[in-house]
Amino acid sequence: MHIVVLAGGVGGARFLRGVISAAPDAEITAVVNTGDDVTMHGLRICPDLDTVMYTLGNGIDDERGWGRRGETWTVKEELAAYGAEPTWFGLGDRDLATHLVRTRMLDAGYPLSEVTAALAERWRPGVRLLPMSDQRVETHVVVADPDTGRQRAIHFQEWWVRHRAALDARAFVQVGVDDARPAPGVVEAIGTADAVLFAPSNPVVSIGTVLGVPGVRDALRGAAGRVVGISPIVGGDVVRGMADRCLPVVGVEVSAEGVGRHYGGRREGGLLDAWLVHTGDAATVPGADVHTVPLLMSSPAATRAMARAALDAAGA
Ligand code: GDP
Ligand code: FO1
Ligand code: CA
Repeated sequence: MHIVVLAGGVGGARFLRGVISAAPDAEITAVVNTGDDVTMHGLRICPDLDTVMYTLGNGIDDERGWGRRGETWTVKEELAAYGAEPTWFGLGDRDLATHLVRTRMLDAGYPLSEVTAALAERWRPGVRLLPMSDQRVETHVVVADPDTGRQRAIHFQEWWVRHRAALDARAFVQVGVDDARPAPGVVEAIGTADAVLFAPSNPVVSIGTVLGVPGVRDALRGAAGRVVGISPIVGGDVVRGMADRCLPVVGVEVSAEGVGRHYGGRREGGLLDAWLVHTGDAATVPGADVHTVPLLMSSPAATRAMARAALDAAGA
Protein backbone atom coordinates (compact mmCIF):
# COMPACT_ATOMS: atom_id res chain seq x y z
CA MET A 1 0.00 0.00 0.00
CA HIS A 2 1.26 3.52 -0.81
CA ILE A 3 0.27 6.40 1.46
CA VAL A 4 1.02 10.06 0.79
CA VAL A 5 0.97 12.52 3.71
CA LEU A 6 1.04 16.30 3.26
CA ALA A 7 2.81 17.71 6.31
CA GLY A 8 4.37 20.72 7.98
CA GLY A 9 6.74 20.40 10.95
CA VAL A 10 5.93 19.35 14.50
CA GLY A 11 2.32 18.29 14.00
CA GLY A 12 3.09 16.62 10.72
CA ALA A 13 6.10 14.77 12.10
CA ARG A 14 4.24 13.42 15.09
CA PHE A 15 1.35 12.32 12.91
CA LEU A 16 3.77 10.58 10.53
CA ARG A 17 5.09 8.55 13.48
CA GLY A 18 1.51 7.29 13.89
CA VAL A 19 1.11 6.48 10.20
CA ILE A 20 4.32 4.43 10.20
CA SER A 21 3.11 2.60 13.31
CA ALA A 22 -0.41 2.03 11.92
CA ALA A 23 0.82 0.80 8.53
CA PRO A 24 4.29 -0.67 9.07
CA ASP A 25 4.37 -2.40 5.68
CA ALA A 26 3.16 0.58 3.66
CA GLU A 27 5.31 2.75 1.45
CA ILE A 28 4.87 6.26 2.86
CA THR A 29 5.71 9.48 1.05
CA ALA A 30 5.75 12.71 3.05
CA VAL A 31 5.26 15.86 0.97
CA VAL A 32 6.63 18.53 3.27
CA ASN A 33 6.14 22.29 3.40
CA THR A 34 9.20 24.34 2.46
CA GLY A 35 7.61 27.77 2.85
CA ASP A 36 9.28 28.17 6.25
CA ASP A 37 12.69 27.83 4.63
CA VAL A 38 15.08 30.69 5.29
CA THR A 39 18.67 31.70 4.63
CA MET A 40 20.51 32.82 7.75
CA HIS A 41 24.24 33.40 8.29
CA GLY A 42 24.64 32.26 4.67
CA LEU A 43 23.04 28.86 5.34
CA ARG A 44 19.80 27.44 3.89
CA ILE A 45 17.54 26.20 6.66
CA CYS A 46 14.51 23.95 6.00
CA PRO A 47 12.64 23.80 9.33
CA ASP A 48 9.77 21.48 8.42
CA LEU A 49 11.90 19.02 6.43
CA ASP A 50 14.40 18.94 9.32
CA THR A 51 11.69 18.53 11.97
CA VAL A 52 10.22 15.55 10.10
CA MET A 53 13.67 14.09 9.40
CA TYR A 54 14.92 14.50 12.98
CA THR A 55 11.63 13.31 14.51
CA LEU A 56 11.34 10.16 12.41
CA GLY A 57 15.11 9.65 12.66
CA ASN A 58 14.87 9.90 16.45
CA GLY A 59 17.18 12.90 16.74
CA ILE A 60 14.59 15.55 17.56
CA ASP A 61 14.41 17.50 20.79
CA ASP A 62 10.90 16.38 21.75
CA GLU A 63 10.31 19.24 24.16
CA ARG A 64 11.01 22.00 21.63
CA GLY A 65 9.65 20.05 18.70
CA TRP A 66 12.45 21.38 16.52
CA GLY A 67 16.23 21.04 16.47
CA ARG A 68 18.34 18.32 17.95
CA ARG A 69 18.21 16.52 21.25
CA GLY A 70 21.33 17.15 23.36
CA GLU A 71 21.99 20.35 21.44
CA THR A 72 24.66 22.91 22.37
CA TRP A 73 24.65 26.57 21.36
CA THR A 74 28.32 27.59 21.24
CA VAL A 75 28.26 28.91 17.69
CA LYS A 76 25.05 30.81 18.42
CA GLU A 77 26.74 32.46 21.42
CA GLU A 78 29.80 33.34 19.36
CA LEU A 79 27.63 34.82 16.60
CA ALA A 80 25.80 36.90 19.21
CA ALA A 81 29.18 38.07 20.59
CA TYR A 82 29.89 39.47 17.14
CA GLY A 83 26.44 41.02 17.04
CA ALA A 84 25.82 38.96 13.93
CA GLU A 85 22.08 39.17 13.29
CA PRO A 86 19.74 37.41 13.49
CA THR A 87 20.46 36.55 17.08
CA TRP A 88 16.78 35.71 17.74
CA PHE A 89 16.84 32.45 15.73
CA GLY A 90 18.19 29.47 17.67
CA LEU A 91 20.79 27.68 15.56
CA GLY A 92 22.26 24.78 17.50
CA ASP A 93 25.74 23.37 16.88
CA ARG A 94 24.50 19.93 15.78
CA ASP A 95 21.75 21.46 13.66
CA LEU A 96 24.30 23.69 11.92
CA ALA A 97 25.97 20.62 10.41
CA THR A 98 22.73 19.84 8.57
CA HIS A 99 22.55 23.37 7.20
CA LEU A 100 26.24 23.33 6.19
CA VAL A 101 25.83 20.05 4.26
CA ARG A 102 22.56 21.20 2.67
CA THR A 103 23.94 24.59 1.67
CA ARG A 104 27.06 23.08 0.14
CA MET A 105 24.99 20.63 -1.92
CA LEU A 106 22.53 23.33 -3.03
CA ASP A 107 25.45 25.57 -4.02
CA ALA A 108 26.90 22.66 -6.00
CA GLY A 109 23.65 22.59 -7.99
CA TYR A 110 21.80 19.67 -6.43
CA PRO A 111 18.02 20.22 -6.25
CA LEU A 112 16.48 20.33 -2.78
CA SER A 113 14.80 16.95 -3.33
CA GLU A 114 18.18 15.28 -3.91
CA VAL A 115 19.73 17.13 -0.97
CA THR A 116 16.87 15.95 1.22
CA ALA A 117 17.33 12.36 0.06
CA ALA A 118 21.05 12.60 0.83
CA LEU A 119 20.45 13.91 4.36
CA ALA A 120 17.82 11.21 4.89
CA GLU A 121 20.43 8.56 4.07
CA ARG A 122 21.87 9.31 7.51
CA TRP A 123 18.62 9.72 9.42
CA ARG A 124 16.62 6.87 7.85
CA PRO A 125 13.20 8.45 8.63
CA GLY A 126 11.35 5.41 7.30
CA VAL A 127 9.35 7.48 4.82
CA ARG A 128 10.28 9.05 1.50
CA LEU A 129 10.84 12.74 2.31
CA LEU A 130 9.84 15.02 -0.55
CA PRO A 131 9.95 18.80 -0.40
CA MET A 132 6.77 20.25 -1.88
CA SER A 133 8.94 21.93 -4.54
CA ASP A 134 12.59 22.17 -5.62
CA GLN A 135 12.07 25.83 -6.37
CA ARG A 136 12.31 28.35 -3.52
CA VAL A 137 8.91 29.32 -2.09
CA GLU A 138 9.17 31.44 1.06
CA THR A 139 6.28 32.48 3.28
CA HIS A 140 6.47 36.17 4.05
CA VAL A 141 4.03 37.99 6.29
CA VAL A 142 2.61 41.44 5.54
CA VAL A 143 2.40 43.37 8.82
CA ALA A 144 1.80 46.97 9.80
CA ASP A 145 5.11 48.33 11.08
CA PRO A 146 4.53 49.05 14.80
CA ASP A 147 6.58 52.25 14.55
CA THR A 148 5.49 53.72 11.25
CA GLY A 149 2.14 51.96 10.76
CA ARG A 150 3.24 51.39 7.15
CA GLN A 151 2.76 47.89 5.73
CA ARG A 152 5.87 45.82 5.19
CA ALA A 153 6.65 42.16 4.57
CA ILE A 154 8.83 40.17 6.93
CA HIS A 155 9.97 36.56 6.61
CA PHE A 156 7.65 34.06 8.29
CA GLN A 157 10.45 33.06 10.68
CA GLU A 158 10.81 36.63 11.89
CA TRP A 159 7.06 36.88 12.44
CA TRP A 160 6.85 33.47 14.11
CA VAL A 161 10.04 33.33 16.15
CA ARG A 162 11.11 36.94 16.79
CA HIS A 163 7.61 38.34 17.21
CA ARG A 164 5.83 35.14 18.32
CA ALA A 165 3.12 35.99 15.77
CA ALA A 166 2.14 38.96 17.94
CA LEU A 167 2.21 41.41 15.00
CA ASP A 168 -1.15 41.48 13.27
CA ALA A 169 -0.70 39.84 9.90
CA ARG A 170 -2.52 41.41 6.99
CA ALA A 171 -1.60 38.64 4.53
CA PHE A 172 0.70 35.71 3.90
CA VAL A 173 2.63 35.86 0.66
CA GLN A 174 4.35 32.83 -0.83
CA VAL A 175 7.33 34.49 -2.51
CA GLY A 176 8.30 32.53 -5.63
CA VAL A 177 5.25 30.28 -5.74
CA ASP A 178 4.22 31.39 -9.24
CA ASP A 179 7.47 29.97 -10.65
CA ALA A 180 7.35 26.82 -8.53
CA ARG A 181 6.40 23.31 -9.56
CA PRO A 182 5.82 20.21 -7.43
CA ALA A 183 9.10 18.43 -6.73
CA PRO A 184 9.84 15.31 -8.81
CA GLY A 185 7.64 12.45 -7.66
CA VAL A 186 5.04 14.58 -5.87
CA VAL A 187 2.33 14.60 -8.57
CA GLU A 188 2.87 10.95 -9.39
CA ALA A 189 2.75 9.92 -5.70
CA ILE A 190 -0.45 11.86 -5.07
CA GLY A 191 -2.04 10.52 -8.26
CA THR A 192 -1.38 6.84 -7.59
CA ALA A 193 -1.45 6.58 -3.76
CA ASP A 194 -4.01 4.33 -2.08
CA ALA A 195 -4.62 7.19 0.34
CA VAL A 196 -3.60 10.84 0.62
CA LEU A 197 -3.67 12.27 4.15
CA PHE A 198 -3.53 15.92 5.23
CA ALA A 199 -1.64 15.77 8.53
CA PRO A 200 -3.10 17.88 11.36
CA SER A 201 -0.61 20.59 10.40
CA ASN A 202 -1.12 24.33 10.28
CA PRO A 203 -3.82 24.71 7.59
CA VAL A 204 -2.46 28.07 6.43
CA VAL A 205 1.35 28.10 6.53
CA SER A 206 1.94 24.34 6.36
CA ILE A 207 -0.80 22.50 4.43
CA GLY A 208 -1.96 25.71 2.74
CA THR A 209 1.52 26.42 1.41
CA VAL A 210 1.83 22.91 -0.02
CA LEU A 211 -1.59 23.24 -1.66
CA GLY A 212 -0.51 26.55 -3.17
CA VAL A 213 2.22 25.01 -5.30
CA PRO A 214 0.85 25.07 -8.88
CA GLY A 215 -0.18 21.52 -9.82
CA VAL A 216 -0.73 20.13 -6.34
CA ARG A 217 -4.45 20.84 -6.17
CA ASP A 218 -4.99 19.37 -9.63
CA ALA A 219 -3.05 16.28 -8.60
CA LEU A 220 -5.28 15.91 -5.54
CA ARG A 221 -8.45 16.31 -7.60
CA GLY A 222 -7.25 13.52 -9.89
CA ALA A 223 -6.01 11.29 -7.07
CA ALA A 224 -7.02 7.65 -7.51
CA GLY A 225 -7.18 7.17 -3.72
CA ARG A 226 -9.33 8.93 -1.19
CA VAL A 227 -8.11 12.19 0.36
CA VAL A 228 -8.57 12.38 4.13
CA GLY A 229 -7.77 15.32 6.39
CA ILE A 230 -7.26 15.44 10.15
CA SER A 231 -8.29 18.56 12.03
CA PRO A 232 -5.49 20.45 13.85
CA ILE A 233 -8.16 22.35 15.76
CA VAL A 234 -9.57 20.52 18.76
CA GLY A 235 -12.33 21.98 20.94
CA GLY A 236 -12.20 25.22 18.97
CA ASP A 237 -8.52 25.86 19.56
CA VAL A 238 -5.07 24.83 18.39
CA VAL A 239 -3.43 21.99 20.30
CA ARG A 240 -0.12 23.86 20.15
CA GLY A 241 1.50 26.60 18.12
CA MET A 242 -0.15 29.64 16.67
CA ALA A 243 -2.38 28.49 13.80
CA ASP A 244 -5.12 30.48 15.51
CA ARG A 245 -3.10 33.58 14.57
CA CYS A 246 -2.99 32.41 10.95
CA LEU A 247 -6.54 31.24 10.20
CA PRO A 248 -8.32 34.61 10.61
CA VAL A 249 -5.83 36.18 8.16
CA VAL A 250 -7.28 33.97 5.41
CA GLY A 251 -10.83 34.34 6.70
CA VAL A 252 -11.16 30.88 8.22
CA GLU A 253 -12.87 30.24 11.55
CA VAL A 254 -10.70 28.62 14.23
CA SER A 255 -12.76 25.44 14.36
CA ALA A 256 -12.65 21.91 13.01
CA GLU A 257 -15.62 22.77 10.80
CA GLY A 258 -14.04 26.00 9.56
CA VAL A 259 -10.84 24.25 8.52
CA GLY A 260 -12.70 21.33 6.95
CA ARG A 261 -14.84 23.66 4.88
CA HIS A 262 -11.72 25.63 3.95
CA TYR A 263 -10.22 22.50 2.39
CA GLY A 264 -13.65 21.68 0.95
CA GLY A 265 -15.45 18.44 0.21
CA ARG A 266 -14.26 16.59 -2.89
CA ARG A 267 -17.81 15.78 -4.04
CA GLU A 268 -18.43 19.54 -4.13
CA GLY A 269 -15.26 20.48 -5.96
CA GLY A 270 -13.04 20.68 -2.89
CA LEU A 271 -10.21 18.41 -1.79
CA LEU A 272 -11.44 16.12 0.99
CA ASP A 273 -13.27 12.82 0.69
CA ALA A 274 -13.30 12.67 4.49
CA TRP A 275 -12.53 14.93 7.44
CA LEU A 276 -11.63 13.71 10.93
CA VAL A 277 -12.61 15.87 13.88
CA HIS A 278 -11.98 15.31 17.57
CA THR A 279 -14.55 13.48 19.63
CA GLY A 280 -17.04 16.06 20.81
CA ASP A 281 -16.41 18.52 17.98
CA ALA A 282 -19.31 18.92 15.60
CA ALA A 283 -18.68 19.66 11.95
CA THR A 284 -20.35 19.31 8.62
CA VAL A 285 -18.32 19.61 5.45
CA PRO A 286 -20.48 19.59 2.31
CA GLY A 287 -19.13 16.97 -0.07
CA ALA A 288 -17.03 15.13 2.51
CA ASP A 289 -17.73 12.45 5.11
CA VAL A 290 -17.02 13.64 8.67
CA HIS A 291 -15.80 11.20 11.30
CA THR A 292 -15.36 12.00 15.00
CA VAL A 293 -12.37 10.21 16.56
CA PRO A 294 -9.95 11.06 19.39
CA LEU A 295 -7.43 13.38 17.78
CA LEU A 296 -4.96 14.14 20.57
CA MET A 297 -1.50 12.71 19.84
CA SER A 298 -0.94 12.21 23.55
CA SER A 299 0.86 8.90 23.22
CA PRO A 300 2.22 6.65 20.46
CA ALA A 301 -0.85 4.43 20.86
CA ALA A 302 -3.22 7.41 20.54
CA THR A 303 -1.37 8.66 17.46
CA ARG A 304 -1.39 5.21 15.92
CA ALA A 305 -5.14 4.91 16.51
CA MET A 306 -5.67 8.35 14.94
CA ALA A 307 -3.65 7.38 11.88
CA ARG A 308 -5.51 4.05 11.69
CA ALA A 309 -8.83 5.93 11.75
CA ALA A 310 -7.63 8.17 8.92
CA LEU A 311 -6.57 5.17 6.82
CA ASP A 312 -9.91 3.47 7.54
CA ALA A 313 -11.73 6.62 6.38
CA ALA A 314 -9.61 6.40 3.22
CA GLY A 315 -10.60 2.76 2.78
CA ALA A 316 -6.88 1.92 2.79
P1 GDP B 1 4.89 23.41 12.51
O1 GDP B 1 5.23 23.48 11.04
O2 GDP B 1 6.09 23.05 13.35
O3 GDP B 1 4.13 24.58 13.00
O4 GDP B 1 3.93 22.16 12.67
P2 GDP B 1 2.69 21.72 11.80
O5 GDP B 1 2.20 22.82 10.93
O6 GDP B 1 3.01 20.39 11.16
O7 GDP B 1 1.62 21.40 12.94
C1 GDP B 1 1.21 22.42 13.80
C2 GDP B 1 -0.22 22.09 14.13
O8 GDP B 1 -0.27 20.79 14.72
C3 GDP B 1 -0.84 23.04 15.12
O9 GDP B 1 -1.82 23.81 14.45
C4 GDP B 1 -1.47 22.12 16.16
O10 GDP B 1 -2.81 22.49 16.44
C5 GDP B 1 -1.42 20.75 15.52
N1 GDP B 1 -1.27 19.71 16.52
C6 GDP B 1 -0.23 19.54 17.37
N2 GDP B 1 -0.47 18.49 18.17
C7 GDP B 1 -1.68 17.98 17.80
C8 GDP B 1 -2.48 16.89 18.27
O11 GDP B 1 -2.13 16.18 19.21
N3 GDP B 1 -3.66 16.67 17.64
C9 GDP B 1 -4.10 17.44 16.60
N4 GDP B 1 -5.30 17.14 16.03
N5 GDP B 1 -3.38 18.50 16.13
C10 GDP B 1 -2.19 18.75 16.75
N1 FO1 C 1 11.32 27.92 16.50
C1 FO1 C 1 11.32 28.79 17.55
O1 FO1 C 1 10.25 29.05 18.10
N2 FO1 C 1 12.48 29.38 17.99
C2 FO1 C 1 13.69 29.16 17.41
O2 FO1 C 1 14.72 29.73 17.82
C3 FO1 C 1 13.73 28.22 16.31
C4 FO1 C 1 14.93 27.89 15.68
C5 FO1 C 1 14.91 26.91 14.66
C6 FO1 C 1 16.10 26.49 14.07
C7 FO1 C 1 16.08 25.51 13.08
C8 FO1 C 1 14.86 24.94 12.68
O3 FO1 C 1 14.84 23.97 11.74
C9 FO1 C 1 13.66 25.34 13.26
C10 FO1 C 1 13.68 26.33 14.25
N3 FO1 C 1 12.49 26.73 14.87
C11 FO1 C 1 12.50 27.63 15.89
C12 FO1 C 1 11.19 26.20 14.42
C13 FO1 C 1 10.81 26.97 13.18
O4 FO1 C 1 10.63 28.32 13.45
C14 FO1 C 1 9.49 26.44 12.57
O5 FO1 C 1 9.47 26.89 11.25
C15 FO1 C 1 8.25 26.94 13.31
O6 FO1 C 1 8.19 26.25 14.51
C16 FO1 C 1 6.97 26.70 12.50
O7 FO1 C 1 7.09 25.62 11.67
CA1 CA D 1 6.34 24.83 9.74
